[in-house]
Amino acid sequence: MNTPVPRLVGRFLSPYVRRVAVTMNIYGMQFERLILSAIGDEKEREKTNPVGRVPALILNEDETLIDSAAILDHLDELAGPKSALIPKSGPRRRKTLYQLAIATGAIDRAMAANAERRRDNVDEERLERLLRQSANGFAALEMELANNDYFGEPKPGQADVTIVIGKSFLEHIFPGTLLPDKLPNIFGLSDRLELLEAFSNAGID
Ligand SMILES: N[C@@H](CCC(=O)N[C@@H](CS)C(=O)NCC(=O)O)C(=O)O
Repeated sequence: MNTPVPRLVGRFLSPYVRRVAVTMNIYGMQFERLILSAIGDEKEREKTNPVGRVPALILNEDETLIDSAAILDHLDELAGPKSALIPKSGPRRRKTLYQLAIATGAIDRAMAANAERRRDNVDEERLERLLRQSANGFAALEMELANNDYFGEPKPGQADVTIVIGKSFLEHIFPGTLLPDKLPNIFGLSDRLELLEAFSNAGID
């Protein structure tokens, strides 16, 4: 019996959906898409994830994975320890998880800021704080890259994928918040990685 091609739910505007897509591209894994918006399409999203968030990865009619970290964990297992973008154990794994926590934290702050600015009575102080904390996250990551070409040295790993996607997302929704002269290493990394097919075939949509 043929194994069905997994279906990735969500738009690539979502950095969480996009990091799953880029990771599958890097691993050479096929997927189909079910393009649902994270803003409209609520009822449709709830069919694959009871709390209505994307991404979801529909593996077959019996199994659907939700939350990008859980999906990546499955993909890493399929890819095997030699190819996996997150080290299997030890200090390098802890370091990667630390960098990913900052990156996803910075993305979540930007998303909360985006929701705040859509409210009728915008709390300007909260909006400013959320954007500052998001930018702080990228500033901290910039220092981590001071002596290396990649976070996953010697080659790009999941921290590189998520940080570059997070940076592109923030530039897309809050242009001018991150500045190349403040984050030269991250902008340089982004310029290099966004050119790769794995990224450009899953561009923000
Ligand atoms: N921790 C989750 C976060 C997912 C998430 O925040 N998804 C957003 C889009 S980027 C979403 O579905 N938002 C719609 C909503 O919250 O109603 C993951 O890594 O998958």
